Amino acid sequence: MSMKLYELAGADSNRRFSPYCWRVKYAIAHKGITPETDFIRFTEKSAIAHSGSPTVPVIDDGDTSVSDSFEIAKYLDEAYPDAPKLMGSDVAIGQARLIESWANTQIMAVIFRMIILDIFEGLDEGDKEYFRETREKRVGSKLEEFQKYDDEQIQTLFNNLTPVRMMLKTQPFLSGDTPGYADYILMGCFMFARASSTKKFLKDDDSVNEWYENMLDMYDGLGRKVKVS
Ligand SMILES: N[C@@H](CCC(=O)N[C@@H](CS)C(=O)NCC(=O)O)C(=O)O
Repeated sequence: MSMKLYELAGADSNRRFSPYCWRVKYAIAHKGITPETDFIRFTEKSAIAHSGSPTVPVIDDGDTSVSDSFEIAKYLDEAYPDAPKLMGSDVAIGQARLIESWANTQIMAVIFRMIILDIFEGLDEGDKEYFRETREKRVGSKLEEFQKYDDEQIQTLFNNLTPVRMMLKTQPFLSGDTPGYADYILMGCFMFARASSTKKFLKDDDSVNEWYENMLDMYDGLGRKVKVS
């Protein structure tokens, strides 16, 4: 039976910008699976009601529904043990949890501030009020005041990526010689930016940018195909 992935979409239903969904898209591709995809909007979630989850990603795999990006990654390793491992051991799961919390707080949060208005502008009209209300409450200011895209913010992102830059001196991927779920966690943050905005967020001569460019090409250019005009 085929696998179905539910994602978040903007006004253009091809604008799939959720960082958590991108983590899962890469994780599913890693397993050699091409899922069917469907989308929800923030204010229209009937397609995922069966899962009991208020958020995407959600996958349906036969009769099994799984929600939450990290849970989905664990499920994929359990359900597809013969395909390449995303994490592969309890130790790797524990370490990927650290990468997840680092990426969410030090990378995704910085990128979010750079692109919050681009996200807003790309939303379906029916979602804009919900997004403004929930996100302004979360960040404690107007979206317009919160947005920060300048040299200082780009430098903050650069600084926060220092551990990855140091690691790239000794291995090509966060997971070692080949990419794994830790790489997809970080890539999800970058795809969040790419799918929402035309803004540049990495410096050309940064080794992290080289890693990003390599990741864009993987799985027949899964990431590279995404372009915001
Ligand atoms: N911890 C969850 C977070 C998922 C999440 O927050 N998804 C967002 C899209 S990026 C969502 O569905 N939000 C729905 C809402 O805000 O109503 C995961 O890793 O999957």
